[in-house]
Amino acid sequence: MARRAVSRREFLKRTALPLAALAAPRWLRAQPPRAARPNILFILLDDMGWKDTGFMGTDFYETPHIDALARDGVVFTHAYANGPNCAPTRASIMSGQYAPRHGIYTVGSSARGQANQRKLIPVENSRTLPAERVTPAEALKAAGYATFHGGKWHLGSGAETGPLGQGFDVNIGGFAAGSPPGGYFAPWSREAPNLADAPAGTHLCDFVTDRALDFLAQHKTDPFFMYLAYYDVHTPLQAKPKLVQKYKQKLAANRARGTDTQHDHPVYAAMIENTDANIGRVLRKLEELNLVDNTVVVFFSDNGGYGGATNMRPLRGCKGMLYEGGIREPLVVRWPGRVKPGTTCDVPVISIDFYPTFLELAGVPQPETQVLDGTSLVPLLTGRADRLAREALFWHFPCYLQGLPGGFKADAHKPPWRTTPCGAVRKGRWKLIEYFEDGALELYDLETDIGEKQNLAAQMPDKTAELHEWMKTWRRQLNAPVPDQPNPEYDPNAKPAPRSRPRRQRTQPD
Ligand SMILES: [Ca+2]
Repeated sequence: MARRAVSRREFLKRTALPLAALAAPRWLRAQPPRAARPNILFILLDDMGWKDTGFMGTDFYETPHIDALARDGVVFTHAYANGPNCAPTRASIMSGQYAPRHGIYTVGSSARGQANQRKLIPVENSRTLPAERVTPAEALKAAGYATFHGGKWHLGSGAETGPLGQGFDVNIGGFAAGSPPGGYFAPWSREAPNLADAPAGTHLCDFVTDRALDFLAQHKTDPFFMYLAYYDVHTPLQAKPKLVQKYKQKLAANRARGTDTQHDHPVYAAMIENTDANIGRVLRKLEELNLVDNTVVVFFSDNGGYGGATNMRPLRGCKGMLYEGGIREPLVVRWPGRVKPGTTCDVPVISIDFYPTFLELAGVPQPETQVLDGTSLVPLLTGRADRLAREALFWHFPCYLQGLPGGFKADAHKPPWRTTPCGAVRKGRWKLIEYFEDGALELYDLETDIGEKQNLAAQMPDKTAELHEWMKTWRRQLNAPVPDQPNPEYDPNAKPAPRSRPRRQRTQPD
């Protein structure tokens, strides 16, 4: 009996979306003829920094295929992730919503670092995107798209909240984990779906790409939505030895010549080259299958680069901070015949914009049961508009993130923390950050000070108050919780604990 009850509940949950879609005639009637609907290939890299590609200006890493994509498309120079680390940005992409609506503010616990150094009790973090959220994959699938998930999901596991429960027909390797399941080389953890048959030593990015190529070959006549969310280039820093050797030699040659480069990490460089090569394989497959003209390709990263391996100079900060280095991303969109090749767009855009963009591309109306906070980028892509009807972008990070080994301490608001609980708003050229522990406000003019070096809050009280008001109004509208409970464990004289932390930090991906 118990078994039957569970099956029925499951059946109802699983059929809820298709039935709802059928019951909403607008949803289906609005589909344009099949040939007009482009395929969507969304390439989401993990922790790829703002300057980690050739087209964004790295002087060490090599990314010829991504650079070619940029030459054939439009580069957004003010593109943002919704969060400064992985899960919140992914939750915002998959819900179309700002973090206060889905409750995924950070990765794992919001109370990171040393308890007696946390002044406040942070807002509790959710780790799973609720099954009821209609994802873009569900919306596109209901409209007849074949859907593929490859790589990192990080928003839940299993039949309801894993990729298969959230609208994907195929899932290669995506579940609750935020790092490659057992490293980049096979064998991988058995918890990770559909990775079991890889020969030992196979690289995860190569394997996911193989499956992506199979999917493309199988669906060349269907409209498809491919979410290619490679685990790369997240930690652990591991790469193919031959490529590592290449970059060690490159570094040595640079040093012998006395050339100092901004980027200089051979293993990380090798990870990037391997990822780029796999992106090249996917793009070549589109050519072979004659799908280039009818496929919109998006290239994006989920947060700032990992400070232990790369840097985003001249941007301030790294992954885990609301300074530009933690949230500003490389973004390319290629859409042959519609997007003018080799162009740039300086309109600020953010990862919640992808969902409405994908729906507009597919001619699918927005779901009536779910608020989408973003704005479709299609008018910018086609040149129908040169701005969006939106005045400000917001971030909310009511959490603590412990410091990183190595650099970036000088960039942080309150070292050794990468960040203490905070929020931010960008309106036009201005950006305001509020730190909740002490109410500190930082105002930056991004047009003249992209590196956020000069806090203008005291000098420009009116502008500061204006942006602060925008931020507070937005928080009220979204019921965004601001931490205000003092932490009883807090000790203002606490010193950083001696070196037992790094080992534990490694087990919690961030
Ligand atoms: Ca990430």
